[in-house]
Amino acid sequence: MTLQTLQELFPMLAAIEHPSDVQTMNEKELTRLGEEIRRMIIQTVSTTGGHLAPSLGVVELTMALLRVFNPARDRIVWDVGHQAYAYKLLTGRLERFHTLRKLDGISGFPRPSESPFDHFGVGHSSTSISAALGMAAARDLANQSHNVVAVIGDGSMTAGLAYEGLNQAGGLGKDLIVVLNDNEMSISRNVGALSSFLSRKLSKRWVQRFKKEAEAIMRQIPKIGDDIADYARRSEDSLKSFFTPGMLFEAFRFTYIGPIKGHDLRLLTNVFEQARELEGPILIHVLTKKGKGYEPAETNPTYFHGVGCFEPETGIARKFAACSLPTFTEVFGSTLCTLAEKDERIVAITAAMPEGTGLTCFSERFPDRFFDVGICEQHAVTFAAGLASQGMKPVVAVYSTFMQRSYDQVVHDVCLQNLSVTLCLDRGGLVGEDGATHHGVFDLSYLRHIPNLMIMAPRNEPELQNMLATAMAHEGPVALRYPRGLGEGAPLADCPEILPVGQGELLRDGSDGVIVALGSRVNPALEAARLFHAETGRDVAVFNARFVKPLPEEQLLALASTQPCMLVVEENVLQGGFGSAVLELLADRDALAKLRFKRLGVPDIFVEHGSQKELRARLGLNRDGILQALHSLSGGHASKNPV
Ligand SMILES: Cc1ncc(C[n+]2csc(CCOP(=O)(O)OP(=O)(O)O)c2C)c(N)n1
Repeated sequence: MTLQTLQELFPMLAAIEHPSDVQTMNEKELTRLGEEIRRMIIQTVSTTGGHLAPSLGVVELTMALLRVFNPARDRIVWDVGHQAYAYKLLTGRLERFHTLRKLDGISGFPRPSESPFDHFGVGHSSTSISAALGMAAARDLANQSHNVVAVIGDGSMTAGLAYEGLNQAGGLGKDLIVVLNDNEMSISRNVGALSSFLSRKLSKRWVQRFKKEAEAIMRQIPKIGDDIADYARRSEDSLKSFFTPGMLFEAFRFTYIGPIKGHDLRLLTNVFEQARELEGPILIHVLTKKGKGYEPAETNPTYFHGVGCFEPETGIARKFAACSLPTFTEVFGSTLCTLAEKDERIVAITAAMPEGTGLTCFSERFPDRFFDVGICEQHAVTFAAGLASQGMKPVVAVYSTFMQRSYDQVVHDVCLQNLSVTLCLDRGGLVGEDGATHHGVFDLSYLRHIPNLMIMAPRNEPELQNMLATAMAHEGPVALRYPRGLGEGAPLADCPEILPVGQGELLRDGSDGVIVALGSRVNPALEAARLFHAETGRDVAVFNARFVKPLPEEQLLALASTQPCMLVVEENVLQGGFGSAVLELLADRDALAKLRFKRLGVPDIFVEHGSQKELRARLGLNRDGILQALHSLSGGHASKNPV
């Protein structure tokens, strides 16, 4: 969209040159601005995909923050950051907003490298209070006086990290404002004791009924009962505050303000102005509606939490191609249900992502054996370890990137005790538009060195089924990592098989070299081998490794001794990944002397956002990249730089 069109269609937004411009707008202008922000977010996300409902829910909250705080001076830390689209629009990114989440475009999350108004990089949840407290401590050490504000959702408040931050903040007593954006939703409905506590709205009628009943009980206490009852009758306010969420945060020595209506801009502005003048840690509890202002998102906030392209008029998903293939996630979910029918010990655990990890169907079929623990990946793993210690077969389904949180739990609670916990790492590899905070490219490296852990990666849907069956039959911990997105349409197995542990399979014969590929890179490797044959007449073998641990050692050594060259391909960082494992094996067994060897994988950089296809092409991890590497390796000119 040109600047001129922007000015015509979004005049209020286009007129903003600096975030503080909202401070001089009158109420009418602000109402129009809010409408334009919502319209712009809906229009853009309908074509780029993204986190629609969370961002629509905080339009007034964002405007109020910018009316009271100046991000050129004050620090605003968004938790997760998926709700910061309005903030992006008001802090200088209007003209680039159409590039949201696209290759070389602006990120879907706050990024300090993108804007001086983004004060902290985010994507994983529940970091805002800790980061904001660090900023407040740095401010005080530097004798500065700016405000620091953290904005955290009720879903993100389920993580222990948030309480670690609250605890220290209350102890230090520093000036810090935490805005709790309570929409009663995580991605799905929020879970746990805290969420029901927060959402306990005390109506006047409830308070009166409670008082009546309590009074009757008190009056029955001999001698002092009447006095206590009279006192309690006079203190409706203290009764109310005693039973509101304030008591929780006040226990952390926060001054609690709320709950307040989160779509009332004037009220929000007043409250923020007052809070700015108070000392010590303050928590402002704001009630918002997820998806506010867009009916389809208000009705179905879970679907519109993070959504693909859709028709803005109706909210109906845009279909690009008639595609009925299941995703890896769906195959995982349905296969787990099949296996759980036969084995009552199987239980499933998600950390606030039943839909994203494909466990909705399991939760409906086996409600007693399904646990949503909230955004608590660390707890999920230790909870699973406890279950496994009592003979259950827990399956923890978590995105690869979020399992990073649970490294110590995997080492100390699961693997050290050799417990039969299966970690199902969805979104292993490049995830696409969510970008650097979400790519699952470190898992093989952070898991491979842990004793007792078996690690597998399927190349297609039936192999995922077989690997899940293999994991369920295995005694000991297992990690199974599979990619985001569709499989290849390979027919599903009615009855998944148990695979021989530590064995790969030769998919294509050849004597001019071998590609050793893992998981999602096996099929592009096969295509590259075919094309290589068509171009050169030479035949390279393709070996599907299946296991990262235990490695198919004997098969790899046999290939190394018979082939002139070996190309290892994975969608993990090169450092410490699958290719490193193969290289270590060959070096340790003296099998490298005559072998030309090269690895393809993710280089030592944080990969940005873009579609999976674009990113794979850019990193040389698609068919053409593998083909090119094959040419250079088989010609004997392997470049030093693997990518
Ligand atoms: C450590 C971690 N686990 C899981 C996620 C995936 N995730 C993104 S947003 C979200 C829900 C956040 O809920 P809330 O904080 O209430 O924000 P809302 O979307 O409701 O505004 C989840 C589970 C994440 N970003 N980080």
